[in-house]
Amino acid sequence: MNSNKKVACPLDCYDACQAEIIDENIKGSKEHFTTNSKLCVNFAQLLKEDYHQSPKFNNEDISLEESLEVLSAKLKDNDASKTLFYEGSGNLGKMQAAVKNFFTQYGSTLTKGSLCDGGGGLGIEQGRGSIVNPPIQKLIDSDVIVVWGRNFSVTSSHMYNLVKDKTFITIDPIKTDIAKKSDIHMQINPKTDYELALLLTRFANMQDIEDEEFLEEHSEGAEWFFDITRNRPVVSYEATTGVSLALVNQFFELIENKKVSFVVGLGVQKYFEGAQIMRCIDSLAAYLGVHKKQAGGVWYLSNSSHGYENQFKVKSSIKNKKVSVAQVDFSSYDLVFIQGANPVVSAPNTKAVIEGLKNSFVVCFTTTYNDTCEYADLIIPASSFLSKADVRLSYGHEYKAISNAIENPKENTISEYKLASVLIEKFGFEALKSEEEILDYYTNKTVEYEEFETFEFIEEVDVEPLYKHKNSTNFYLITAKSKNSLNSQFTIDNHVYLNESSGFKNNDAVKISSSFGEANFTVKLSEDIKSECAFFYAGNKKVNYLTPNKEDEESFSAMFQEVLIEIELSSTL
Ligand SMILES: Nc1nc2c(c(=O)[nH]1)N[C@H]1C(S)=C(S)[C@@H](COP(=O)(O)OP(=O)(O)OC[C@H]3O[C@@H](n4cnc5c(=O)[nH]c(N)nc54)[C@H](O)[C@@H]3O)O[C@H]1N2
Ligand SMILES: Nc1nc2c(c(=O)[nH]1)N[C@H]1C(S)=C(S)[C@@H](COP(=O)(O)OP(=O)(O)OC[C@H]3O[C@@H](n4cnc5c(=O)[nH]c(N)nc54)[C@H](O)[C@@H]3O)O[C@H]1N2
Ligand code: SF4
Ligand SMILES: [Mo]
Repeated sequence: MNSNKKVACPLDCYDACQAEIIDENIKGSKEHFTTNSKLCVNFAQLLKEDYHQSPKFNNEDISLEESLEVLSAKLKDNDASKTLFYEGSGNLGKMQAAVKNFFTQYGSTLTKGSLCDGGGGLGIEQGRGSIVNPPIQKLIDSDVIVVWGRNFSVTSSHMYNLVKDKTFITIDPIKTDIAKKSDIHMQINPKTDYELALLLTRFANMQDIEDEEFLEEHSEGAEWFFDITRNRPVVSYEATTGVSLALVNQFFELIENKKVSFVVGLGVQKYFEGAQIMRCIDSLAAYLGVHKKQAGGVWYLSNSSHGYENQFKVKSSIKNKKVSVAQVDFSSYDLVFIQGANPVVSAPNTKAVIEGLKNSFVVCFTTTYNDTCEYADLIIPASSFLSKADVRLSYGHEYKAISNAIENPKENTISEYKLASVLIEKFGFEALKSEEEILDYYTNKTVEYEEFETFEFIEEVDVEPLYKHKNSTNFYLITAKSKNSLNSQFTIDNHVYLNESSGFKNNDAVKISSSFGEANFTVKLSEDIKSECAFFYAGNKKVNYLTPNKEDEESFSAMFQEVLIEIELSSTL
């Protein structure tokens, strides 16, 4: 085994921490800039996971070799285009991509879009050409951080630790941990962030604090963008966004002559027009001139692979059909191969997901027996991250983390690279590069940060507000991450959280319905939740019964919050 004994946290999280083995204990690396010796509760839970004991076919234990035989026989029997390769983000190491290489060569249908950051990512790309965060030092060197639709101190606790002494402004319908630490909390109505961005732009102009040099030299379309902000009287925004003009004034007092950063999260873009909404926020930031400065900028979930060449690329002549991940119909495939995902909990419209899985031959390639494995015909156990050499890039900052294999793979488990290699050999496809070559590439390649050339402002905004369909009985649906879970993994909280003004009481059993489905929940009251909002932690086993399995406007991605829900007392749980 390798003497370096480094381990990258494989979990889907901005921080991408680096751990190492010190005196037989796993500790956060001191030298790794963002990790700074600390790990988190989810990493501790990951170490205690209950891994699969054995491969299974029709619920019977079989050997690993038999499981690979069953899979390849099935694949040989099938029309490749009637198989689906579905990959989640259970492990964010680069080596995960090996399996996709096989299924691409084989001819499977693949997915496009994302269950996560797709809409917002596209919005940034449309404005700046690529989705790249500025170097983290620019965040550290800023004075004021505007946290917009992101639970910064919980979902990227290490990035937060580097800047925790700054002045914060939070824009979020929920009184999150970071909202409580902020000088200003704008408790915005859901899906009105583009309106607030337009309003703030209008104010910036009125106060003459737009960045004229940036607008003239590095951008296109600023006048068009500014024109949109003039379409409405300023006071009309108060009622729709729920943000008072007094707070807007305070916002400008706080940022005046300061170096400003925007740290934007998923919350703003879980809607049909997620890309447009994000682009409005990025346009506001550009108008204020936060881009291209010595300090400050806009951070989102960056494309961590930007600047790297995909080491698992297949020949360009191979073309696969792609379906939108948000609206996959599992039943339309003869075989579905699921890797590192738990769509029964994490994908939208749970009822449709389960019905679909029941009507297909389902292969689950996962480390643990998750909710989706209940519907699997074949389970192939993936080896633990501790036994797989890998490299982890981050979508939050520019530091990478290295993973050495520090233990032997458990019996009857297989790594992604190994599984792909076995299948590629069985089918006579083009072999992967060697593991060493791939790992060396990702370990040694350095990517220099490059500023975008020209910023293109959004010049037309067409967003259908949810508040148009709001009445006195329905609620906005909000989901966000929990400190104690990582998406559907670890400690799961299945409650619905409501404000006291909802009229419900603690522990009430309620039936919640939307036009996509219904489910029962137990109520917890919390004054942190904005009235008229119903809050659920991501990973809640029932919440996605309520969410739309439809794609957003432009990015083929999920839009979990493009829905209003009805809540009634129920006699059953
Ligand atoms: N502890 C922990 N950390 C995690 C994860 C985890 O599960 N647990 N998951 C990881 C993953 S996969 C991701 S993608 C990231 C995501 O991390 P974040 O970007 O922080 O995403 P969320 O927690 O989904 O939502 C962020 C915030 O948006 C708010 N919000 C909801 N709707 C709106 C709206 O309309 N407008 C505004 N302004 N705000 C809104 C929510 O209240 C919430 O506070 O976190 C990663 N880190
Ligand atoms: N309503 C609602 N739904 C959401 C969200 C939300 O905010 N609200 N968040 C969305 C977001 S941001 C995301 S990223 C998705 C996440 O959705 P998924 O990508 O499906 O992630 P998880 O549900 O955490 O399931 C990951 C699974 O990967 C498996 N796994 C872990 N490590 C490995 C490994 O090394 N190899 C293999 N082969 N398998 C492994 C584990 O068994 C685990 O169950 O969920 C989305 N769903
Ligand atoms: S903060 Fe994120 S990357 Fe760091 S150990 Fe925890 S889950 Fe892993
Ligand atoms: Mo995510």
